[in-house]
Amino acid sequence: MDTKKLGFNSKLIHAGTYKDQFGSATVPIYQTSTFAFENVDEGAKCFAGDSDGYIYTRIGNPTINSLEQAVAAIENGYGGIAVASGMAAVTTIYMALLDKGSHIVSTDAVYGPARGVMENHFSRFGVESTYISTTNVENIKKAIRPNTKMIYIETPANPTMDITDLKAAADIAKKAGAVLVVDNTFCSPYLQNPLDFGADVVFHSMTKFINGHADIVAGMIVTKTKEMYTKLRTMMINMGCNMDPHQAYMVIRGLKTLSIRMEQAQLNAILVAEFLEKHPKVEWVKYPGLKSHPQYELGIKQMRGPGSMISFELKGGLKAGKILMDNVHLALLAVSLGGVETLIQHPASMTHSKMPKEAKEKAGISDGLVRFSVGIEDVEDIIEDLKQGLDKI
Ligand code: LCS
Repeated sequence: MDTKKLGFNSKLIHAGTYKDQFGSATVPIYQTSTFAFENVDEGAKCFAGDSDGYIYTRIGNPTINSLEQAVAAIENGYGGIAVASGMAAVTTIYMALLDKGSHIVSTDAVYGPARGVMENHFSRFGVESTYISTTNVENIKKAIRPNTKMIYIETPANPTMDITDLKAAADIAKKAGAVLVVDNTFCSPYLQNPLDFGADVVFHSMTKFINGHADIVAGMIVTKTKEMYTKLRTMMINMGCNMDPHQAYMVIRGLKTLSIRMEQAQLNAILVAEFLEKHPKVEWVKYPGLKSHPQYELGIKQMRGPGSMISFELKGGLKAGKILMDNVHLALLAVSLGGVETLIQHPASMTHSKMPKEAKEKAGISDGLVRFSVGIEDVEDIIEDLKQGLDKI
């Protein structure tokens, strides 16, 4: 079946499906490290790229390949490269596309370690970086240098929920001769397709919405062109940060329900955000579905929905936030996001704790910021849980 013409939900179920001789309804787990060749000539053909036969699981595997095809299909890309984690996607992209002496311009409020590995480690190999608020695209233009090779955007950003104009960023990248890389983790392909706005590479921590069940760590890179795909795939193979077949099977299982999970979480999040915004103990709420979000209109333009991530600060700052986080019962006090269960966490001391204080302040990651990942429980229970936690303050 040609799955290219199918709708988004049908692609989730059918794109990349592997057909075996038994007619298995699900993709089998090819739990093997290596694949036997028919003969020496056949093996040589596989190595020369003249046959699509499998060689070795670090290079490729049918279960992993099925997932790669499915995610590439819903991101409207040329091909997918599955990796061990979201951070493996980040480092593979940096390694493949940046050289000694090259420069990257990036959103300041990205996932902490994506910035940390650049500033602390890639800098050791002579890569220069500038972290700015990319919500104002003029900042991106101003940060471009002759050696800028990459613009790296996270939108909405973790944890500030700031939104960056993807089309404008793509135009700037094109003019500068740089590649545009977008971390689409917070939206998943259900809500946003950065390649359609001109990005060259999109990637996901599939640990989050795509898998959705808080039981796997995984990553995926999707490219617009074959040339970029080959570059990144070669780097993934050489770095050895491939996915495992069992991990791929779990993500394939989670992927099938991406739309219905996200839709329910989003419906809940809209109500939770409205509840928080009206609550007298809440100082501010940042959620793309609220008119008070500074880039509300831009969100409508490039996202198909506001998603289920909310950031907020209480009137008593960190002290009040701590009381809330220590007193919720349904929401788990845990990092990560995008699963079926509601999570609450404190970015300044958790996910973004390694960022220098000044950089945190500049990026809008205040000490009092609380991040909330809304799950698919009954929304009344989520709100009741918050209500009783807020009552303790
Ligand atoms: N990109 C974003 C936007 C993320 O939120 C994360 C992880 C990553 C990349 C890295 O993915 P991983 O290697 O963990 O699969 N974000 C986390 C967070 O906010 N809490 O815990 C992990």
